[in-house]
Amino acid sequence: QMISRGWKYFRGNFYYFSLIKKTWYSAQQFCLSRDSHLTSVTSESEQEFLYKMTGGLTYWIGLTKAGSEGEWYWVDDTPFDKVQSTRFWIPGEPNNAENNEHCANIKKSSLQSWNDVSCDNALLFICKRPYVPSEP
Ligand code: 2F8
Ligand code: CA
Repeated sequence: QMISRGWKYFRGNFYYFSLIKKTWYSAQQFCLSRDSHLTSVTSESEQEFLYKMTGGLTYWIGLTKAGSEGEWYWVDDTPFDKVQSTRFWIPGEPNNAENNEHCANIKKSSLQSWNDVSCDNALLFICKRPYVPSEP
């Protein structure tokens, strides 16, 4: 399973960089159909790996809002660390432009790369799946 067609291995997970564009929800459904989720980002090294792979194109990540307060959460159930994550937003983001930006993407090849946009945009996307070694 260390070899998985179309998936890139990095530090315990496989990542799938889509070749087609989907809305955020459809992208997450696609990831679920492949035993994965839209990617979470929980370290500087992971953020660096991801933005370098994007080649400057914009990709959905698994960050969206819920509840009356509109709190950000990771769709793979990783706890969202608001303080540690602040450094990954593009300065000035998230700005919830037109009160309709509830999903996040990686927009720039930079540690500060996240932007919030409407979930209805069709974008490339990144799925993440844990590497689970199988028994011999
Ligand atoms: O200037 C930042 C701003 O840029 C765009 O709006 C003009 C983005 N919209 C889309 O990418 C759809 C905003 O999300 C972003 O905040
Ligand atoms: Ca925005």
